[in-house]
Amino acid sequence: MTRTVRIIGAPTDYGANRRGVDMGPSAIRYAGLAEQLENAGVVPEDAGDLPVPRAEERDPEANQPTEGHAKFLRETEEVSTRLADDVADALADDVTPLVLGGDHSVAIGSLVGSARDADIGAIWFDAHGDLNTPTTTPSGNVHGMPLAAGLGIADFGGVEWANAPGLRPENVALVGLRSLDDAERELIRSTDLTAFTMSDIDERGITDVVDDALAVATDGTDGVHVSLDLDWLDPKEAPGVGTPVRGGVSYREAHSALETVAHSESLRSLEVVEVNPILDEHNETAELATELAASALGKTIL
Ligand code: B3U
Ligand code: MN
Ligand code: MN
Repeated sequence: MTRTVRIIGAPTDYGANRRGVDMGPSAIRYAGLAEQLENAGVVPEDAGDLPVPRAEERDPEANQPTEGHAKFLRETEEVSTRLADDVADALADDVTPLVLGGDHSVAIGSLVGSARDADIGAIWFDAHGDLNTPTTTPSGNVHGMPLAAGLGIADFGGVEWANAPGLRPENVALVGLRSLDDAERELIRSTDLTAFTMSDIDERGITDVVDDALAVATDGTDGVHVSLDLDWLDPKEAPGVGTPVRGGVSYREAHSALETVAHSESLRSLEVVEVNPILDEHNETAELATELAASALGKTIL
């Protein structure tokens, strides 16, 4: 049966410290997302963008957790709650949700929605761990916390909206790590999370590593949520991101990884995040996001 993909734009920048990432969904659509998805043999359906009030109209400190610091927490809760409903509705309609960020805080809504009526695994393609909490964060930026939130580790003082009970650490694999804070490293060591660094990819090759990540994420689950932060790629390939880190995966490795995801036929929900058109060169990071989404959804050359 042909897969239908519902595009859900989440134009936030609450979780990042750089303006511009809120224009990500628009840049990704402009880069030809619908056409790329048709080339992948799926039927795209565009649900438009979630309403997201401008950050300038809000006070980032208005609602703080009992302990620690998390900027724009109320706004993040509003967007996450709506996004979780939209993602869950898509899945209930037998449609694959494709969330366009926005900064990576949108992953809270994606994870919660994808895990609402199911046990899910998650693969996190990212230079960063996104495992900070309001008490460990060096920045207060929620885009450094969504995986910890989904796992119920980050306590925002009312975890119901942020915690995805259907997601367990033993079904989570982080791939391509090269920038971790001390507390994140500690957390990875002390839990059942699986983490592959760039060194693992250097040593073993991307397809082997992604095969292992898929084995982790599919073990006893109903499907896999793939979270693709464009800063996973080397900044030479993806310059349009707020927090670039040298030494990321190449263009070929990225495609190969997402093709491996497609072959596994386990993809349940997908998101592409952190595309910042203001920092981009000729929209190439947005184009890359569309191409990689198509690869994850089964695009082949022959
Ligand atoms: N770990 C740092 C930096 C960071 C996380 N995610 C991004 N940057 N994009 C933090 O602020 O939590
Ligand atoms: Mn991230
Ligand atoms: Mn990142």
